[in-house]
Amino acid sequence: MRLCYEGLLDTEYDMTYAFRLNASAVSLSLLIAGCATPPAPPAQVGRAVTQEHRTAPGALPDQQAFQSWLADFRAEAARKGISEPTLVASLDSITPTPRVVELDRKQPEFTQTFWKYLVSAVSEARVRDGSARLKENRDLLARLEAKYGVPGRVLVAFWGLETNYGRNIGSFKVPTALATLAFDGRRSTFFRTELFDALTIIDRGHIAIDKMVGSWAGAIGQTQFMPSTFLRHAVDESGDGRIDVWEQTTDALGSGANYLKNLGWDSKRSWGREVRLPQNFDLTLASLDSGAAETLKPLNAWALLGITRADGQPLPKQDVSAALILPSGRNGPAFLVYDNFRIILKWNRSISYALAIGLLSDRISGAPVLVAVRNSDDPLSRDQVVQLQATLKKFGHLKAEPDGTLGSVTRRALRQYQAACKLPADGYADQKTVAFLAVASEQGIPCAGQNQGVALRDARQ
Ligand SMILES: [Ca+2]
Repeated sequence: MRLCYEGLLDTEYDMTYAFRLNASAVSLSLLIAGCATPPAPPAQVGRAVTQEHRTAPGALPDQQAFQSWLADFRAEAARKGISEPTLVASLDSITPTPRVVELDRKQPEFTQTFWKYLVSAVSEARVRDGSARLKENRDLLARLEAKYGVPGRVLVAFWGLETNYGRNIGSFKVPTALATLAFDGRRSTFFRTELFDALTIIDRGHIAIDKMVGSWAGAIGQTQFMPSTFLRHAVDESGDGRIDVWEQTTDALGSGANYLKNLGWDSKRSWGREVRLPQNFDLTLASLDSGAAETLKPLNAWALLGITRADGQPLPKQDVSAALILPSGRNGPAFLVYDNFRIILKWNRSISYALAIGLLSDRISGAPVLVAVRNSDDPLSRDQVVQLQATLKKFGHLKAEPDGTLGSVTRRALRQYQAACKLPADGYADQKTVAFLAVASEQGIPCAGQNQGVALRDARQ
């Protein structure tokens, strides 16, 4: 499973990070798992001493170096107060897991488009299941909403996307997976800290060592918290003295609610809504960054610009600040998103994920499907993205080196290019965009595609 949110994350690095962490072992091919706490960017991690441990592609990790690394880690863990029984049970006789390294290194061959992601993430089966879970857990969810201010439908949506309602909590042994990643060197500091935190969770008696399982990246329980998130935000909602987010749904949902409350969830608002744009709308007003906050405006200001609800009815008259996002470009659905949308992004920094949470929470509580009709969204290959980036760089719109990853930096460069060529400037890259830029690159003339791409331009307006 590889996720590439085409043009939906903040920086090029965020995208890579989201791929890797999200490429965990949950069974649904496009389901996200385990992003409750983003790892630090690479610049902050990977001590020089660990770099030499990096395993060559296809090779098995160096066992001798690993055991030496482990001895060092174990001594530090003991100094930090982790008990001997926990150290013995968690670390003695473990070996690095090649599969974890493989999943961490995997590069997506194609970008993942919003529609494809959405069809899988908010499938009819998941909507049906979610509605049933909402009913089954009505009393618990009402209690959690009263206590934490987070609606049950939102908690159930996170539960559904993270682990398919607790079905796919992952089967990797968490200490082993985290030790493998900490040793491997790419994000050593981050995973080393997570490993200490995982051992602390075991040491505190929340979970038996043989049940400390999770995603390949160490995300745990029914809401896939990283161990550090668990230690800061998980709660013993069931009141039995243990925080068991693996088997106690009450603890898992209570912990999710507490985390969202701590992140700043606004109990009085929803996440946002699908909207309709008027003809000839100024597309540069749509946000391209992963915080979806570049062009915040009050709802009534958006209404004055001609935006309506998706069914054409006027927007509600509320004093809410909203940003506009077009996850599939100008031919796809449009959304106005509120502050709670940015709270979802703190859980997982993918706009596709955040929209899926919002839409799933709506659907399971009876809302209809999107009004927008799925547009053509053939995914781009990494090679196509590299070519597109190289052309944008050639014409001075992009400074960074092409890396095959579509992030907000590339989208802003593309928007600048589109504006310069008098094309609709939505910053969205699709197959037609690639074709347009290929003509420009071939001829060495930035907007040469206009001569050969009249149909393209017409089709896009
Ligand atoms: Ca409990």
